[in-house]
Amino acid sequence: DEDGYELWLRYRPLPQAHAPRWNTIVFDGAPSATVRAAIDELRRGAQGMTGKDLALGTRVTDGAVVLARAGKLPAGVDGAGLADLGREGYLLKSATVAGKRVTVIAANDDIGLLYGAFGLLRAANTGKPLDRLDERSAPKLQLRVLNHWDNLDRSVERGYAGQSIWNWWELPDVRDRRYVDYARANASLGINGTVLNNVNSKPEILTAPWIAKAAALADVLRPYGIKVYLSARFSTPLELKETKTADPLSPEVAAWWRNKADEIYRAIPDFGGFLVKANSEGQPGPQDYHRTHVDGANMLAAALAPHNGVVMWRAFVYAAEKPDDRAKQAYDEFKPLDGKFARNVLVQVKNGAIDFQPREPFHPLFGAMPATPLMMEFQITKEYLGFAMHMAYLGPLFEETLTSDTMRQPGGLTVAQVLEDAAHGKRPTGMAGVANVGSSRTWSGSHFDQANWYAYGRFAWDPQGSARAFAEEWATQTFARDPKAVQGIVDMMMMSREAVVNYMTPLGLHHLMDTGHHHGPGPWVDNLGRPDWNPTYYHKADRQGIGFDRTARGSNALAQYAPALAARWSDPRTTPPELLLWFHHLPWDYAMPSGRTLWAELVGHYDRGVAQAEELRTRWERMKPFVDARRYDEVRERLDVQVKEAHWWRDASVAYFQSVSGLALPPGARPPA
Ligand code: GCW
Repeated sequence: DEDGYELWLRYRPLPQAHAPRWNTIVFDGAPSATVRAAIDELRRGAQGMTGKDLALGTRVTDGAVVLARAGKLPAGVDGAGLADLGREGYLLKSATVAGKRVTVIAANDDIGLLYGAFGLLRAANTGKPLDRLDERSAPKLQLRVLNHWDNLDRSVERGYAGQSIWNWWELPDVRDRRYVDYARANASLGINGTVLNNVNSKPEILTAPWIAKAAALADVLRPYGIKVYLSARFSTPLELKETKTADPLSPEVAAWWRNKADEIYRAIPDFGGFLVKANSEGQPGPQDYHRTHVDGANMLAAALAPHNGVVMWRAFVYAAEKPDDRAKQAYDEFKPLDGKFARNVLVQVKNGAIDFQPREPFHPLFGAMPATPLMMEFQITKEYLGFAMHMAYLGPLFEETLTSDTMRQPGGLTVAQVLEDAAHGKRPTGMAGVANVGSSRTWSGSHFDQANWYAYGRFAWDPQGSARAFAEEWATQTFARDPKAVQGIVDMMMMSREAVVNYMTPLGLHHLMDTGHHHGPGPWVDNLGRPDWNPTYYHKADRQGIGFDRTARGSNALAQYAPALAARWSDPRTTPPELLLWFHHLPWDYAMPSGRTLWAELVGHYDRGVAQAEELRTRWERMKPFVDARRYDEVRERLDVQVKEAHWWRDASVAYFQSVSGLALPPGARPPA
């Protein structure tokens, strides 16, 4: 059990002073499968943390944990505010009922009770005072979804954690117990949806045998409040030779999708809906028929609407035919469509306008489509941040995007608020995370990558949450409760992403990874078929300078941001240094606020990145007394790789830029290894 399989649900023994004094679980009525899951989890947690086996009863005793739906709260328990918490929210309360000290988990629905049970276990596991509980929690977004990029042959696009956990071959008859553990982990965070297959989809997924497999998974996940969704390939009916076209305005095509939706809902009555990647990186879409994203999305939405399903239509589009600036294309295509999508369509937008880079400014569509529900798409799997080899806690990346001020409203409008605000217009809200889960024993390919799944789920529940707080929760539950250990591990996590930015793409540089696989440096690559796949397209380094000019003198991508923000970022002096070369092409001797030249500063960042990677390893060595031997070694092994690859990134990048600029290493720079 030191192999990481238990994730953050380890429930290790608590010291006597902090141990919960629970002794029974009380539930009045016949428990549903969801309530049974809550009871099982409470028993598992109590067994682990206190060694006690909690009996299930109906009479309130001292030390009872009472699961109660609204209307069935024990007399004397104040359920004020419960009504505002929706289906999924919950209250945790210490209370005295008929003279007995009890802990109450109250909710409007069974799924709220399950979330409350996980909330209570988290409180116990992280040392919250359990005799004074008064917590209320409800998700701020409705759809909190994982996107699996899992193929039907069990390979995973951008997956670094082994094969897909979906054993398609054995499904639907064989249901791996691991699916239940997957459901528990997700439910513990409030994740309530999962898209089973890759957005680069295949027609087969929508045929009867595959619908049956998806239905089997839906049955396993349902008690945990998790709905199943599928990625739909736009040309499916045509490719299956069941229609003569895939034109969304053809009645034959619309009828095919309606029948298909009806067929899916017969097998999966609570099916979530479709995720669609259309007219993007070679995927088919409505534009193949000179139709718009709206035509395509609304046709599918009409098929799903009678069943309350949704369409999550991705805005990740860019075309080689418009090569001036890839960063502008999603906004150019989607902004004019604001307000035209059907009510059950969400437009799913990546956090930044290029592609899941170590750092990007927030996507300009956030705040620019007030009449359309925008769903955030983060990438949990680390395609551009060293795969599952480098330690890079993504909490700060998520937080940085969510707290960014779009300046679209006087007084400010953060990206998190944009996501939440659609609810006011009674439109769906949501967040998607490209999953980093596979069949590896650690689930995520490394111990620390589990934290990215964790933080994603917590941010989906509360986009205004804190990366550090989530890291503390995770580290306490996963590794050790000793405050020194928690502090040490959290500090490592909090510095790790910036380390990666520094040794890969500092000062706003982006997309310099070697091509195709995206691991390791490749700033020199300049020979690909499409200009916008070449790293040289993004850094534009030459003898004179470096950076992508996105001001009015260049691509003018800046004009896609709110005027006040565009004005601020159009001047290099008022552009935050971490975004400098994203927006500006500057001479190598440009004077930075530090007084150093741009060149010296750039090399300084690469050097700092290497030093930070080394620092991570040193800090981990100090954690040795707190961590079991196996996990200690497994993390240590990866940190060695990270240090080696940080040097590789630094040496290769600096040498390449020198070859372009002809400049010598600035004084004080680290000599190459
Ligand atoms: O990040 C890029 C990846 C592709 C991916 C694509 C997308 C699923 O390199 O592998 O395809 O984006 O998000 O659609």
